[in-house]
Amino acid sequence: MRTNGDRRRGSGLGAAAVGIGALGVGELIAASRGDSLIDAVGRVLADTAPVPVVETTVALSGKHDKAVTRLGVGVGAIAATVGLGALPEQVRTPAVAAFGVAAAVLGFRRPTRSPATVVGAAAAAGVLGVGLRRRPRGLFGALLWAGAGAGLLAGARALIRDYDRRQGAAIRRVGPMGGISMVPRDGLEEEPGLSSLITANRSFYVADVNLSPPRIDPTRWRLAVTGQVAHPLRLSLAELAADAVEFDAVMVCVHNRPGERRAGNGRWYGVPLAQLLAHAIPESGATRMVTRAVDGYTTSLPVEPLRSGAWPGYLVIGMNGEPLPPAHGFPARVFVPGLYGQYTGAKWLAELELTDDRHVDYWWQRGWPSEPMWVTPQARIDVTAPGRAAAGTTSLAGVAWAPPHGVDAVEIRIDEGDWLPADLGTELAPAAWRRWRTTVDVPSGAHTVQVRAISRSGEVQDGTPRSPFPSGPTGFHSVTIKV
Ligand SMILES: Nc1nc2c(c(=O)[nH]1)N[C@H]1C(S)=C(S)[C@@H](COP(=O)(O)O)O[C@H]1N2
Ligand SMILES: [Mo]
Repeated sequence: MRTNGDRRRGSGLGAAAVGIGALGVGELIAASRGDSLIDAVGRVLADTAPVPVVETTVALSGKHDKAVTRLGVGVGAIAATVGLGALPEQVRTPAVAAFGVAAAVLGFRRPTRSPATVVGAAAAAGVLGVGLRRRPRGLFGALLWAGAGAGLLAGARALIRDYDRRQGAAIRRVGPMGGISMVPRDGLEEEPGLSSLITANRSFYVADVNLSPPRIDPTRWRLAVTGQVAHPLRLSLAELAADAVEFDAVMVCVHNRPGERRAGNGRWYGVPLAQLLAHAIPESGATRMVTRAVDGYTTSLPVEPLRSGAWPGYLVIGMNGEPLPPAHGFPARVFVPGLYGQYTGAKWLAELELTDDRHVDYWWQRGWPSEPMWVTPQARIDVTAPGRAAAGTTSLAGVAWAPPHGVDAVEIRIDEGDWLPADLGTELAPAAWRRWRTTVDVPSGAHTVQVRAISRSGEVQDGTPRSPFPSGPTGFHSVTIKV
């Protein structure tokens, strides 16, 4: 005999299963155009979540912030259906309808505007309404709904992968961008765990507010230079490539606390912004250059230092010899070496708009400072291994950066003792990261090793532990070695 409690549990389970089914239907419809309902909701969350929620998610999820957000959307959707399922029917039907309308409106608002996503949201709400009314009671019915939903979700993933494959083919047709042929060397011996001098595209960290990168057709794409300029420009990828040059620089996310890996060293290919601006000729009132992405994200930069070349910024179209991968902003992004990623310019660039100081950037609206923020010197320990030269010694190695001035010294200390200099690899460019290595001889037992970078401008890495928001992280990377 079933008790009331059993029935309630059973119906909660049924509601959860209906939720999975509805999500599957919505996702499959969105995926028919290569879009994703889940990712659209994820973007809305990224845009609207309060700063402490965003910061905590980033801090706890590391490089997996997108997977965690996606999981959160899925779990949240199922929890919401269980909640809706617990409502009396007179309330539930209007609630489901409101839910559907809200989802459709959110789906349609920039930047996630996509008809397939809106239709998907509406269909999911319809399935939810019907499914909750005739909810499966038994385990078998619940399994059937959940299984069907999971199958539809898998089908949607396959469709999306297919769109991504086509995008990959379109990017390959663009051809190489820059010549990575001469693999750069810094004279330091390679060893397991030590970061490569140049970070491969597939290992390069990805940070942005999208759950999946926007897809852009390179044959139709043009970079528009608009606003307060004497000569508005519309440039194709081929036209940009004709003026591109190669440069080495480290890209660093403002969320990169010491020891973390939200930083990568690239050999980039791009057009100097000073040159682009010289063609466009900004008018006298144009004080800011807004870098606007196809998905509505913006970052702006002051025009004067870009124009004069005091800040050597680039309109980047190539990364390590290839066109930018989708996750890194294909077909173009703006990069000013030395500025943190969120200030350095947008990926998936649509337009450069010359305007005045009234423009408000994406991050300013979220409490971050409005002035561009410079990367502070940071060093990381990648390797702690038994030294090869003598028994009992420990070999330490890693990377350090201080763009745009360059790394002048890397120092380590044991158990908060005196700072000792490490050996440095040859510098690729001041804006690039620099590898370091040293060997220490310490008595047996556990010891704390800390590392710091000193920039050529004389800035010494600040050891006070500080969270990224709002002025960037500080502190030392610290590891324990056992000898
Ligand atoms: N369009 C767009 N561009 C963006 C972002 C974004 O969210 N949207 N994030 C910025 C941030 S915070 C960083 S750290 C860098 C990361 O670049 P990467 O993913 O190529 O490492 O991109 C920047 N450009
Ligand atoms: Mo970032």
